[in-house]
Amino acid sequence: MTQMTDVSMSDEVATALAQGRAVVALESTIISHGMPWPRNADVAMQVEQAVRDQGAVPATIAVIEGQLCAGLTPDQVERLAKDTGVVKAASRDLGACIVKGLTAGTTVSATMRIAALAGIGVFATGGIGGVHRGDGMDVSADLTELACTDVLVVCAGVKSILDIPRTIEALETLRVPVAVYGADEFPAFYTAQSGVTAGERFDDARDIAAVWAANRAVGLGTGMLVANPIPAEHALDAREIGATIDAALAAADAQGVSGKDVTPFLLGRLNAVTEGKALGANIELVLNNARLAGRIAVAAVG
Ligand code: PSU
Ligand code: MN
Repeated sequence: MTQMTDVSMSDEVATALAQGRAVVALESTIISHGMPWPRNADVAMQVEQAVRDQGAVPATIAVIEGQLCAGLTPDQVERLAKDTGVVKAASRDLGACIVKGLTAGTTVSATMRIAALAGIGVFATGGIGGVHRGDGMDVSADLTELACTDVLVVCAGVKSILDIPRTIEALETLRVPVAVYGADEFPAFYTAQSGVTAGERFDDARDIAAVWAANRAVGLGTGMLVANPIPAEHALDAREIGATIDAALAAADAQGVSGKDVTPFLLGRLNAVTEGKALGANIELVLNNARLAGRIAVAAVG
């Protein structure tokens, strides 16, 4: 038998899990590679508060000097937000991080893996990775992890740095259930509309928790994706952000950016070029996702 690695939990997270209370996992690549210092550290704390406001306990997940962690101290959050030596870890990178004693921000795939090890079932993020535009060969491990790890992930859809229709097709092939909260259309991160419908609409967090339980009861064994559209008052103009994304993609291509650097490069570019407009929307949608994940987590233990 393989020995499963221990996850180092904060007292608060360990106690909440032991008592069967609602816990929401939060990722940390968004801190280390998704948003600029010092806003990233601030946002990490606000997102934790948004989870608490719903009556759930936040568990920010990362790798600290080779140790898988769920529930970070403010110092650990600051280190992820500020230090230059922090790597980006997908689930396949976790073994190497452990052996090398690395400190890493965990992507959606790695955060799901660690959440599952810790016994945390609900997870909030901004946007998941997916199928990149182009020849379709760059596919995020987030999709692969969703196919095999039973964690419910709340996101604001996927931004159009990706190929949204192909990402949705991939989720279907991988048999990952998709629920859209309060809308018919699958959201596109900065905007509520993507022009693509996918999954089932639900208007109540309790129904989403019930579907998740039903998926388990049929032995599906996958994760579940909940797409939560950005509130209208925070959404960006679709044409404007579309043009910005096209320019960022062209820049990535011209500079030969590849592999795990692609997504952080594009995010950094969008934040810089829009002078904080993209960042502001990103922050609002993450908070919105944390609130919904908190409500689902509370419904799931109720
Ligand atoms: N998309 C965003 N913001 C993010 C990410 C994706 O809009 O911060 C991060 C998440 O951590 C996600 C990861 O899991 O990027 C996907 O990276 P890749 O495309 O290299 O799989
Ligand atoms: Mn990739």
